[in-house]
Amino acid sequence: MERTLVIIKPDAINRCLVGEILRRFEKKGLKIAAMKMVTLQPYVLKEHYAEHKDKVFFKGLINYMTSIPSIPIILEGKDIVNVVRTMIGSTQGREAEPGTIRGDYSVSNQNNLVHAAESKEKAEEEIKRFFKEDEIYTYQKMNFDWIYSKDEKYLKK
Ligand code: FUP
Repeated sequence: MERTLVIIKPDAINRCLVGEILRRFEKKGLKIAAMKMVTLQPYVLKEHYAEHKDKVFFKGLINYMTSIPSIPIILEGKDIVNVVRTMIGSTQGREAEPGTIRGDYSVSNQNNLVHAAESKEKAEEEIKRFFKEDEIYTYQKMNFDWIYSKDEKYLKK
């Protein structure tokens, strides 16, 4: 199964939206393979957000992301990178579609509650950045038998 990296960000923790965000992922049928609470280190975030290093918001972004703990998560499922990106909505809270996490709960360009990897390659890179191998769990999720059809379960894509 494909994997993706999600981070429930500091604003979501402070706004008591952790349960709501996890509820959406669980109810959709996604599998949690890893999850932990951690205050992210500036050097890790500078690497994670390297593409934005020259932007005016970079310093504020690092300060916000290191202010209190975050919850990095690994989710598994078919085509999961796309599924989760659709569920979180576009970057800017004020423009994100209603029905998405950001669209329903954020009105900010920075405090947008949740991060999700944007491609399969980035997801694998980010999983290595935020998790050690022994923090990732392999187990059988019983309701996968009902969440996916038999054909889907055994086909690669
Ligand atoms: P996304 O992949 O949707 O998280 O969006 P980006 O990689 O474009 O942006 C990463 C983070 O930069 C956002 F989650 C929040 C922050 N950001 C700002 O703080 N201000 C902006 O104007 C745009 C992004």
